[in-house]
Amino acid sequence: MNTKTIIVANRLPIEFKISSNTIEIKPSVGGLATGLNTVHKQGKSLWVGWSGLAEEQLNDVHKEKIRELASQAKCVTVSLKEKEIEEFYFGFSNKALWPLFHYFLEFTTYEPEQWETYVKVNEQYADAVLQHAADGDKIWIHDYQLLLLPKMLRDRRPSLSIGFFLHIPFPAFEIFRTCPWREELLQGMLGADLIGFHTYDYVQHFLNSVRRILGLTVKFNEIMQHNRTIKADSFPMGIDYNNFYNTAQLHKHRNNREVSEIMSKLNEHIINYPDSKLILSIDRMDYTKGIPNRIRAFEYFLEKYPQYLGKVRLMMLAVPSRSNVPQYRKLKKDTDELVGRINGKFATIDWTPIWYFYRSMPFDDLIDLYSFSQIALITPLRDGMNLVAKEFIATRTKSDGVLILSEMAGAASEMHEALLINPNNADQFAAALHQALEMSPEEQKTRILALQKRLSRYTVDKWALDFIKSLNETCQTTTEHSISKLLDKLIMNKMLTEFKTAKNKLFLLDYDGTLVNFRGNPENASPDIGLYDLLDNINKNTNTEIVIISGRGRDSIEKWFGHKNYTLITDHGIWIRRKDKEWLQLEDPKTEWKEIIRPIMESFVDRTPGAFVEEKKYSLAWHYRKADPDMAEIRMRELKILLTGFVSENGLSVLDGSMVLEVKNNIVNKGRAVLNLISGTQADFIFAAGDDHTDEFMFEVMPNNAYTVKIGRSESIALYYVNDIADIRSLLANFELKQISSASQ
Ligand code: GDG
Repeated sequence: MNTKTIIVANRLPIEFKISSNTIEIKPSVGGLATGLNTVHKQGKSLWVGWSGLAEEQLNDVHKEKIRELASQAKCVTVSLKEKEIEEFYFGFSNKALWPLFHYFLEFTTYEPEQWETYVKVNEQYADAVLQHAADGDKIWIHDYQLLLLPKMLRDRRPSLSIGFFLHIPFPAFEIFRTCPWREELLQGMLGADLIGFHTYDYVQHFLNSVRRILGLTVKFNEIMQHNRTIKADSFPMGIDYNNFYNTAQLHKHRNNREVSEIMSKLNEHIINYPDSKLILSIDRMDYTKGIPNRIRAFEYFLEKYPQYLGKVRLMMLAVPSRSNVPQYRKLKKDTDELVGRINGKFATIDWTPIWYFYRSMPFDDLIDLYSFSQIALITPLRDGMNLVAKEFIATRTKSDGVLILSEMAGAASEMHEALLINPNNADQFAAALHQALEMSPEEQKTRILALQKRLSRYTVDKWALDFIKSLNETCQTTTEHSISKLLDKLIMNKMLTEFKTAKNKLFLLDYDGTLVNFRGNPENASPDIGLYDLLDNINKNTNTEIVIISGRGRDSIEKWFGHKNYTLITDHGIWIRRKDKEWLQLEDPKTEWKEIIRPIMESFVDRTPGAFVEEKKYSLAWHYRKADPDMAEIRMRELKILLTGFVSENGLSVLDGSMVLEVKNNIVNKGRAVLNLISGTQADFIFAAGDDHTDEFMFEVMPNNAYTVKIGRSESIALYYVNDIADIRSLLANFELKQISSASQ
């Protein structure tokens, strides 16, 4: 199949500039654009993102030109108005999400209006993607500005393969839970098939939030949502290693004429101070990067080790960033003052401790800065990955130099040979600088070579290809396991036609997880008015029988549906009450075993706050939906092992349901009950829907012409699936008498 990959990011890999009333274009700098180049350039691909210019700035000629240039670069632009840029980008993205995800709660502000614009702009991205996406296309979404996009796409086009990658940290649950829109953000991300992070820790934080906030089941790194499986994994982003290494090599052999301005300055420095060492730091001017901390720690170092006065220089490049956001403006002011104060404090006639540049530089100058410095001081307070650390290592063509790296950068989890420090510990900071300055060339070489070996292997190309490969595998596994097909419009129409001509119609509907959502306490999952209306309206069709078939005990089903003219099957198939008839017991399983199992389950309740035992007439269920997910997981495993030994010898089985372990008699299942029912009816239209493995018994015994529907996309023998409860309900609405009659008019 000729499918394509659509990359979606806030920005495009090209930058547009209005210049003398025409539009100019240049490639964007930065890791993401380079990193995705391989995916974007090879094969069929499209990149969707904002042009970088506000709609108000553009006239029709500009717009047309942008469209044309973008299309030549295989890009599609999302157009944003000034207000949207302010509220979506500078607002919710950078005043709420950015500080929250980097643990800067004190900078996090939540404005409902900004949130609304964030939702709206994500919708605009969804519109742009869907205009160009065909069935089977792969969509790769990037970063915190687009957290809601995966779900928006999934809802509107379920067949897409969707990958999402977060470039910043995912914070610990205790931090993330403070966000007023935490559920929406998680649900948004879960629209993807594969969710990637830089490190294993971020994956764990994310999974933890998913379990605790959404109450979903997580098995290893897979999340079960309405039986859809979503995978979360770590993909540490690399760099274009050869580009950095080779350019650094080339610069070594340049003659003087080609030497850049910065390099001439650096050359002067080495002539004037042959023994002094350059310490480099490069970051965007961002409070997460720990710039003031670094300057203060450098001051502390100079005080503690005065022998280095005049012998070292901190060369600090801070690239302007988000200067519309107040904290960034304050940071710039604080940094200027700090640099001024420290330079004033230590400077001599011919030496200043800090060279400070507040601007961005061309790539070639960057390479000179990297290769000319002996030490890189990369000490963010929090950083998703940090590519600068990797780029510094790649330019060490002479295998010398030392990297001092903050433990709080994602890169630290794979760059063990760097000197890792806690950026808040000034003593450790100073000691590491001292160690770096005194490190023998042999030790430098050993460390650099080990780091280079890893970086040259896991490059940014490899990262991108690995992610895409994993996305393909994730989607393939889901498709292979789930034989079910999405129940689309075509099948819906076919079903309706058959329904209209059928003489006897039967609807077999599971209750929890199919018609209503799970609740913490099963008693609270009573039917809503909308559900009653829906079922009643279907039931009004002639010769139509509605069967509620549930694992629940007879009491609750009778309480909720006893007054309705439906057939009820309860306790996994022990009891049946046909339409207009009395309750009839289909099976009479033994229950003495409950006296043994109950105390075991109760002892596990005592040790697991939030868990409880549900006593059903013929089964016992240990629920743990409300318990702490980590603890519940451990206890559930222990309990399952204990129960398994007992049940196999006693004709019982343990059902591992959605946040519940249920022990019941082996001979009882929905399949037997349904078989009993359909053998006595002449139904020529059968529709059966269910969400978990207890419903598989029902699907198993269905005749070939029945429509079997699974809620959620996961392994099942049902012929079709729908995504969730909302979908099955709107599908069932097509069978309401009023719909049927109006359609036939
Ligand atoms: C986010 C996450 C994560 C910097 N100054 C100049 C310049 N750069 C280039 C560097 C590097 C990139 O920009 C900066 O990347 P970082 O990773 O250090 O930081 P963020 O911009 O905060 O990026 C981060 C990253 O996403 C990728 O997932 O690592 O944690 O925060 O490539 O070389 N390039 C040029 N001139 C400059 O002045 N040409």
